[in-house]
Amino acid sequence: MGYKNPLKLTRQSGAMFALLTTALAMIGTVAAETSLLREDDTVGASFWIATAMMFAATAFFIMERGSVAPKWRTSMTVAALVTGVAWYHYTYMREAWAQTYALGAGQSPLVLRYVDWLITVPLQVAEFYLILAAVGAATAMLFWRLFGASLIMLISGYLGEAGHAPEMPMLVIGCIAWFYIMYEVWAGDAKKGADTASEGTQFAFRAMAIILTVGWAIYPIGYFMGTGDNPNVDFLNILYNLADSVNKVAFGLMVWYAATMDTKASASAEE
Ligand SMILES: *C/C=C(C)/C=C/C=C(C)/C=C/C1=C(C)CCCC1(C)C
Repeated sequence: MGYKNPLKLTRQSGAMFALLTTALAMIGTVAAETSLLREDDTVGASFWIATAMMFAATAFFIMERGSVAPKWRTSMTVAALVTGVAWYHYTYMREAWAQTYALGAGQSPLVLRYVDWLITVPLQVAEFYLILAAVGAATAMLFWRLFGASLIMLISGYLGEAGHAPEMPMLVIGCIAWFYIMYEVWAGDAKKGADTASEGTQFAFRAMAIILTVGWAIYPIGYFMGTGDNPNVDFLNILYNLADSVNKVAFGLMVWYAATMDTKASASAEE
């Protein structure tokens, strides 16, 4: 009986959450003071939706962190960092879009986008590494190989989109790096440990493999639509915004779900 804490906030995560939301709200107000979303701006709406999703996901992962088994907490922290960093950049990206839209034509927030990816993709690789470590398949070398491949993928994408290098060859190089990452997860050492791991870990591993294959595939499609002779800037940005939401928010939710599964299983095993 007595007081029930509905969100199961520990004192520590409660304080962290209060601190973070205050900081985020301050940054958000600064970033949001200039342009407004116009009624006919569909792409702009997708920027706003992605921003809100990143914010809500960050708050959720921080609050839930204290309710999962200790071995999953670092994964929850990394999931919150991924959406938190993205939230920060989205407040600026939606501004950049809305301002150029108000001047006549929305422009891709290219540099902001790639700065965000340059931080969040390695963070996700770290998240993958944690899952691989849980299935007993992680070595430091594997982490550096995945990290290196993700950098090649992003740098070639940036050079192509920014016009510093030919678009199609850069797309091809980026895709080769991405295929390599998929190979490691589907066919490399990573797969071996997965069958003997706990149910939650197996779920997280499958979710990761699907995110890397299906979720990440949205990006090269967006790149392809947004470059070439008839670039479609609207489509590129809608696809990138959708992809970010799936790969950052949905993936974090799957990690949370896996963590919850394991936490319940170990709680009932103890009874
Ligand atoms: C949170 C942000 C994420 C998960 C961003 C992922 C970005 C990619 C998977 C980008 C992939 C690309 C290629 C596979 C080819 C070259 C063009 C890119 C950079 C769009």
